[in-house]
Amino acid sequence: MEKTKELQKVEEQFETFQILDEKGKIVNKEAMPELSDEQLKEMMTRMVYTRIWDQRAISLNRQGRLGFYAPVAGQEASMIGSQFALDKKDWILPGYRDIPQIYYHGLPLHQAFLWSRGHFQGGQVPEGVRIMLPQIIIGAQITQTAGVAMGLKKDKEEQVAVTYTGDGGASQGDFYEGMNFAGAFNLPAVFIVQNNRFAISVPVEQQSAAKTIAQKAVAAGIHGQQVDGMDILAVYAATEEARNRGIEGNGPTMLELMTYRYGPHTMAGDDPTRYRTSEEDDEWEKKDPIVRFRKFLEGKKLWSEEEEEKIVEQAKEDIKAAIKEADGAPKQKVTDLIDITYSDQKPTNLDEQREQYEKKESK
Ligand SMILES: Cc1ncc(C[n+]2csc(CCOP(=O)(O)OP(=O)(O)O)c2C)c(N)n1
Ligand SMILES: [Mg+2]
Repeated sequence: MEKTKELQKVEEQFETFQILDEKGKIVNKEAMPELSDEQLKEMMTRMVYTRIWDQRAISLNRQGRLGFYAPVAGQEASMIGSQFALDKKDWILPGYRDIPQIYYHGLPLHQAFLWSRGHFQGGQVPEGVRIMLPQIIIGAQITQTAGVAMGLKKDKEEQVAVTYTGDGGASQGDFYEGMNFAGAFNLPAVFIVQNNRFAISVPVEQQSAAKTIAQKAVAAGIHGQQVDGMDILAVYAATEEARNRGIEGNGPTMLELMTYRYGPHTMAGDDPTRYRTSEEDDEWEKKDPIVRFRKFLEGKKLWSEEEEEKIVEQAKEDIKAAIKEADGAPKQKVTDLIDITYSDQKPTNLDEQREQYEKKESK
């Protein structure tokens, strides 16, 4: 498609924001966020932990011990770096892949596993933990985020509502509606798009004629930025800035984080070799978020192999304990589902049906 000069001018403005390059070198010193050595190490710890968790979750899924799982390896910098810039009182509205962010926002690990298993206890978010459950309907969380941000503004809370979706989500109608509404009401919302290049098997180029997803913010009249999603420092800095913009009353932001998922779409039978080349996989693995951040930290003498080994061991132990705890949850009953779904006003005949199930379940 031939692009007009006007369109070219818009598209050229959306360059990828980067601080740490693939070799682990700082290439944008002025943009470097203020982070203590401890904070830098904590970010690395969380990325390493998340990768181990991903490997364990994949193998538990293969053993039939975990239900739904959408792999996250490759996307750690996007997930961890953005959540790290938030305050615990900010709201997170995640998609199905965004489990690390809600774990670090306060959802206990065993509950994350129970959610994967479709167990109702996985959905009983502890009081005070400001997350919504992962959204499966692509894009639905975007309009909900505008609503949550409206609530925060009305309550005069100096917090933001942050949502995550994918490139596929950015092709949905809800995406435009949510951003448009948030822009119109100048709401404290941050829309994060993890552009991992595919919506299941559909490449981003086939989803939109727009060169970037970030430029879609222009039509909504809000700030948009494209960020290297494999660079945790850039992701953190961009999210922090977006958060500040929101709480200072300067409106919503949309961030497009350029990333890649190494694994399949979910563990339910997707085969990425049917729609991606190994050359493309290799090219993205060279950008690995953990490798580059490790190099950076080692250069600052903040990281060692022994330290990383300890984190790996700790992650494995925590996961084992969390799975054990999840295994100890009571067997899910139909009566549980009825009880937690309805308070007192039930649809016609449901009391009757409940009684029948109770009899069955007590046998
Ligand atoms: C409204 C809707 N349409 C279709 C689906 C089926 N579906 C599940 S995941 C997915 C792809 C989403 O891709 P993207 O937003 O890029 O997120 P990613 O999985 O890459 O993280 C689709 C089409 C759905 N869940 N909801
Ligand atoms: Mg995608």
